[in-house]
Formats: sequence, C-alpha cells, structure tokens
Amino acid sequence: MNARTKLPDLSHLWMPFTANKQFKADPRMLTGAKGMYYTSADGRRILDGTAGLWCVNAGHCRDEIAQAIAHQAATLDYAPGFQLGHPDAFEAASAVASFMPEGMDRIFFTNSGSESVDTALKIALAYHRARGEGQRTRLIGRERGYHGVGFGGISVGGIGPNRKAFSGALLPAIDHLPHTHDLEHNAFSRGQPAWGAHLADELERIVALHDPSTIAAVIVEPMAGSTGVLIPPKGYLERLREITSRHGILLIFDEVITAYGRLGAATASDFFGVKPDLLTMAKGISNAAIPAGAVAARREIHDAIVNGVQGGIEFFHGYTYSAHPMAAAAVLATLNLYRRDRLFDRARELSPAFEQAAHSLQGAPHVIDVRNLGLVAGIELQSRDGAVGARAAEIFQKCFDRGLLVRYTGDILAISPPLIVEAGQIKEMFDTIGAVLKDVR
Ligand code: PXG
Repeated sequence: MNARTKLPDLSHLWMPFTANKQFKADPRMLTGAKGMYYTSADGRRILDGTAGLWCVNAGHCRDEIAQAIAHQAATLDYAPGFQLGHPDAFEAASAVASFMPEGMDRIFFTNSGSESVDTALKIALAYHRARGEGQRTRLIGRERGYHGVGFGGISVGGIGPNRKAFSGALLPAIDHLPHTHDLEHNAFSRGQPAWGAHLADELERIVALHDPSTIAAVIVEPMAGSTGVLIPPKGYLERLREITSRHGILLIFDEVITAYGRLGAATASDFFGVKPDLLTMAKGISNAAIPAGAVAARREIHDAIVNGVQGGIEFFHGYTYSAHPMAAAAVLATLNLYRRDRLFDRARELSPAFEQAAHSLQGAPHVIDVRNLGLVAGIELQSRDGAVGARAAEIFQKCFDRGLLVRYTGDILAISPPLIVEAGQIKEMFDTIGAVLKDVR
C-alpha cells in the first residue's frame, strides 16, 4: 500500500467475513467517501459499484443525513426505549410505515438485518401462540438464503459455510426449500426468469411432511442477494404466497437488501405485487449512515400479540438501541431524501440501461451467466478447477486497482450501485469489468 496516511497497527481488529491474514498482508483501506465515490488511503477515487454493502442507496455522506445525526447527537444522545419514548422514534416508525405495503404499518426497530430477521421469526412464533396455535414452531427457509448471522438467521439460512461450525446448535425445527438457480434453464435471463415457478410447490411437500399445524413461517429473500443475485422466477413468489396463506403459515420477506429502492420500488413486495405478512429491513433504511433496522408487521399480527395480553409487557423482545435517537434521526432524514429526490423512480428509470450494460458482458471471457433486476446485476464466472472463488477474488482486486469497487461471492460478481448513479458511471462499471475479464486467466 502506497500509504498517504500512516498505517495503524492491524493486529487487534478481528475483521468480520474477511480473510484476516490475507488482508493484513496486503490491506485495502478506505479513508473517505462522497456521492458515488470512496477515497482510498493512497488517495485514489474508487467508484462505488456496490453501494457499500448494498446499503448506501442515496450515495455517500449526504449532508442532510449527516446534519440530522449531528444535531441529534448534541440534542438527545440516547433515550431508553423500554417504557420511555422520544418523538423521533414515533415519527420514524410513521415514516417507515409510509413506505411499506398497505396494512403493514406496525414497525419494530432493530439495529441490523440480523436482528430484524431474528425479531421477525420471534414475532411469528409469538403471533401463533397468541392465537392459541403455539404448536406452530417450525420455520422454513431456503437453500442459499442469507438471513444474517444470529442463531435464528443461520438456522433458516441456507449458506453452508455460515452454518458449518455451528451446526450442532442450530434451531431444532427447521426445513429448507430448494433454491431456484439453474443455468441450464435460465442463463442470461433479463429480469425474472421464465422457468422455475414450480419450485415453490416443494413447499407443499414440506408442509405435507411436517403437517401445516406445526409450521409457523416461511422466510425468503424475494431476490437473493448475498448468495450471488438469484432472481425469483416468474410466478414463484405468488405461489409461495398462495400456499402459505392456504395453510395459515406466515410469509416473511427478508428485504434487508431489496427495501428502499434497489429494484426501483420502495420494496420488493411492491415491485413483485406480492405482500408478505412480515417484512425485514436494514441497510438502506438509514442509508447506512448509522446502524438501523426494522420489521414491518401486518396490523393484525401486531394486534393479535398486543391485544392478546391483558396488561403488562406484550412482547418480551427489544434492544437497548431499538429506535436509538441518532438512528431515528438518520431514518427520517434518509426517507425524506428518497422521497424528495424520487430515487426509487430514478432506479426504475435507469434499470433498462443498467440491464443493457450488464448484458454487454455476455460473451466476455469466463462469463457463464449475467442476470439482473432493478439496479442489481450478477455476473457468474466459470470457476477454476479446484479453486472456487479464486478468479473472482482476482477480478475484485484488479477492479479495485482500476478504481472500481465490486462485490463477489464464490465466482459470482454482484453490482448494486447507489441509486444516484449516472448513466456514464454504469457504463464505466461494466466496461472496467469487461477489461479486467480479459486480463485474468
Ligand atoms: N438479511 C439479508 C437478506 C441480508 O442481505 C442480512 C439479513 C443481515 O444484515 P446485517 O445488517 O446483520 O449484516 C443481510 C446482510 C454481501 C453482503 O456482500 C450482504 C449482507 C451483509 C454483508 C455483505 O452480499 N447482507
């Protein structure tokens, strides 16, 4: 590293989801950010092709959000959220509700996507119990699903390495739907693939096996992000909705990535026209300027739990920092920005050009699939023999060296820029990837 700033001692920080030894041998440091760009420690501008980690939807260091946080830090730094309130917590909940699908307007605040997922799973169990169906304890996730890193989240999650070391301690009553990825049928689909709706029928098999009366909820990402961008086949989510409703099972959409404009609508639920019972969010809710997350619940679910108890605490769950004043201020400022600048419309309007640019990589070396929806693209590469992920890791580094931040998982690259991205920057991203693809073996 050609360090402009002196490199700190790297030994103490145990980095999350990082190859620690490798990173520390050759660190990549970010020291600033504005709009569409990071600044690296060696003074270069890095075009942000990933909105941080799918979260900086309004672009970096927005003045309105920074000022709201700074003002709150100096006015009400912290207020307990148990048995006390502060006005911005209620304002933020109303603001979040105004972006949610009709009727999903009861909002529980968390600090992250993982907490939102575990909160939603607990709401599902509490709901059934409140209605006298406490035997509904089974939770159904999906292969390749990512639902954060809490024990609930990795139990319903379907990414092997995230579960392996903890496999003996996962929740006991879990099952998984098959994932929907199949290149034989769906390679180079633009938007939703035509093939695969029938995979939702696997839920009927799982329901028959366990009996519907034992199943509390099904949780899926409407568009799977972390695992490498899996777009739901046409009709698939509709079928999951139909089957869950018919059996009295709650449907949870994990919208930690998709909520707040990623697909060109406020939520994936809106985009696909399929309404879940619970909807988890984080990331874009605060533009990632302060940790924040939430669960939106259908009003009947909230009411069943809250009205199901005579007096006292109705739901034994919450965090010291639920609706933290700075998070509430950041959420309010962020949601105002989204609305004022019509950023979700912007994402929708840009998505055809984004699709076009992404699919220009069809035929480039190593590319076996390109898939896209809204402002998300997945570019799947042929893996090297015996070295899954090595090619993508090299591409990630070479893109970074050329001033572009991309994400990769296995040998799949994911592009998901802030929604303020300009058409020229979209072209630059895919042109850079195209050039780098020619430059790796
Ligand atoms: N659910 C979904 C659908 C997510 O994508 C979480 C839950 C967990 O959120 P927290 O805030 O606890 O991390 C996520 C997070 C990547 C990547 O590179 C994706 C996530 C996090 C970090 C990296 O794809 N998603």
